[in-house]
Amino acid sequence: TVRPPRPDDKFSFGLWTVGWIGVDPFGTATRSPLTPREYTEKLAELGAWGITFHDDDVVPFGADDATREKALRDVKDAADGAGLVIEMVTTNTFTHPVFKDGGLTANDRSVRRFGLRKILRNVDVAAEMGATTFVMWGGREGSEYDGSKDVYAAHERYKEGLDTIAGYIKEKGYDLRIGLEPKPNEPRGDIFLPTVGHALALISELEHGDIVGLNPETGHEQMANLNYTHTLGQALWHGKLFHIDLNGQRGLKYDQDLVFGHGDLMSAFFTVDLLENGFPGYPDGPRYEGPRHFDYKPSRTEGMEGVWASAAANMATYIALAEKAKAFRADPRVQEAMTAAGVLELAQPTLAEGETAASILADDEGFDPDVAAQRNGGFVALQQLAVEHLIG
Ligand code: ASC
Ligand code: MN
Ligand code: MN
Ligand code: MN
Repeated sequence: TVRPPRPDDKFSFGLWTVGWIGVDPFGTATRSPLTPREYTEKLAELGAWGITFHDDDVVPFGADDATREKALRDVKDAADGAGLVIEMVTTNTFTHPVFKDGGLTANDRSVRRFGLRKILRNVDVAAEMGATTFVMWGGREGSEYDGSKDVYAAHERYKEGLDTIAGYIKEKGYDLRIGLEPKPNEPRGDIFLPTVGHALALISELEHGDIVGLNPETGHEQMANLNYTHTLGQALWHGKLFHIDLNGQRGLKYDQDLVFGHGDLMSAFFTVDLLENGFPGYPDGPRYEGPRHFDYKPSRTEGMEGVWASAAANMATYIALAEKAKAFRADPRVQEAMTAAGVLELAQPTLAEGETAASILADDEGFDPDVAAQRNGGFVALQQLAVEHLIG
C-alpha cells in the first residue's frame, strides 16, 4: 500500500478533469456536473494540494460582469475554504464555435482580436487567483486543409499574440509565466506547435520569450510518437519546463487522457524518476520544482465513485513510482549497472580543459574503433533492473 498524498507532493487537478461529464463526439454525458465547490472539497479530501481551471469551467461563456465576478469569487472562496492553491489558470479558446478556426491564428481578424481580449482578461483572473502559471493550449490553432492556411502568417500571428500577452503580464507586474502546451492534432487535423520542440523554436523568436515556457502533456507527446521523458529532459535543459500535464496514452490514437500510469507504465516510471531524482550525471542540475498536475479524463464508463477512484489513482501511482524510482537509484546493483553502461560518463565533456578541434585532430590516441565497437552496452541489463524495481 502506498502512503497518502501530502501537500508537499504538490498534486493538482484541472477542474475540467474530474469535472468531465463524458460528452464525446459519439455520445452525450454519462454523468451529471457538480459545482466547483463540490469538486474542490472532494479533491482536498483525497489529498490534492491545488486546482487549475479554464475561464469557461467556472464562468459561462459570455456571462455578464456581475455573474463573472460572482463565479470567480465563489471558486476562489471554495479553493481557500478547502485549503487548495489555484496554481494555474488557462483560457478556453476552443469550445465556442467562434474559435472553430483558432483564437490567435484564425483567418478572421475580428476573431483574433476577440480571442486576444478573452485571453488578456483571463490573465488578470489568473493573477487575481494567485496562479503563477498561465497555460495556453492552442487546440484550434491549425487546419484540416493545407490550402486554407498561410503558415507564415499563422506563425507571425502566433508570435504577435504571445508577445502581446507576455508583454501585458510584464507591464502589469504579474508573477506569472506562460506555459505553452503542444499537441499534434485533435481537434484540428494538424495543430500548430505540434510538439515541445516546435514550441521551443517559436519561443526563441519571441520578444518576451523569457517568461514563456512549456506545459508538456504526456499523451500529447506520445500522440506524436515521441518520448515524454526525453521531452521533459530537453525542456529542463532549456530552462523551459514551467509546468506539466501528467496523464496516460496507449499508442497512436485519439487523445485518451487516461490516468497517469494507465498508458505506458515503463515510460511513466522514467518520467517520475526524472522528476523526482533529476539527471543521473548532474546531481546539481536543473530540477522540476513545480506542481505535479494531472490533466486526465475519468473514463466515460465511470460514475462518481469511479471519478474519485481515478483521481486518487493518479496520485497513488505517482507516489508508488516515486518510491520505486528512489529505490532504483539507491540500489547498488543499479549504480553498478549505470557505471558499466557509461550513463555517468556522458556527463564528462568530450574535450579536456583547453582542448580544441585542432588539438583533438592532432592525436588519434591510438584509438581502435573495432575494439571500441566490441564494448557491451549493458543497457539491457540496466533496463531489466528497472523492470524488477517497477514490478516489485
Ligand atoms: C487544456 C489542456 C488540455 C486541453 C483539454 C481540454 O487546457 O491542458 O489538454 O485543455 O484538456 O479538454
Ligand atoms: Mn490530452
Ligand atoms: Mn493538457
Ligand atoms: Mn487535455
